[in-house]
Amino acid sequence: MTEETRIIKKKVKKVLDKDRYQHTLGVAYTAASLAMRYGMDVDRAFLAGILHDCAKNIPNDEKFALCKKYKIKLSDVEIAAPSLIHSKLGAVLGEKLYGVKDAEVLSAVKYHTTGRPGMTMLEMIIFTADYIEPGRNLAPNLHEIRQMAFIDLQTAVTKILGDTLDYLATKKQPVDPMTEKTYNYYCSLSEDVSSK
Ligand code: DGI
Ligand code: FE
Ligand code: FE
Repeated sequence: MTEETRIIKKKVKKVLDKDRYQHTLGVAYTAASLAMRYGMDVDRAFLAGILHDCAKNIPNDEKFALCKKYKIKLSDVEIAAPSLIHSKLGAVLGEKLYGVKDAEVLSAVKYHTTGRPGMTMLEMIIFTADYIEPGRNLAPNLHEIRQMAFIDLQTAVTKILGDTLDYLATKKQPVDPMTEKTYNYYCSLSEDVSSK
């Protein structure tokens, strides 16, 4: 781990509750493992994992104030479901508060909740690590998705998005258009592969 990452890890520990910090470490180590599997930079994956939920424990009213301060535009869905805001806000804090300059690391933080069509390898690694880290135990198909993540990351991403949309439907939660777009994009990619 670089000195920069070590310092950021200490700072993030201070702004998260115990359980969230444990989850954060789980994501960082899982992301590092996935980076090893796919030949990506292990430290950047670890750093993105450490940062991904850095805005998670900020109270909603403060989240809204910070979005105003940093001119972060919020959609209707984000206003209706403010827990969605922590990813966008986390990316901005990553830059402004933690001094991270690596645009790809910041982008992996920004899209870790909804994903986005055409994610980079690092973005897919964080998106997936967030879902499969060892501390998670409630999602269906976890055993299968955990294995799949180390076999074919794109297939794992597609499954996670499908299961997330099913979960949101049963909980009657508003769906962020980006989650929907991302799911459709990855489904169409897997159709391309299977029709070959
Ligand atoms: O922050 P974490 O809990 O570690 O994980 P996360 O950032 O992926 O957030 C997980 C929650 O976000 C999970 O309960 C599903 C929810 N989520 C993902 N996409 C959407 C969404 N919630 C809403 N309302 N709409 C979405 O499109
Ligand atoms: Fe999150
Ligand atoms: Fe998370």
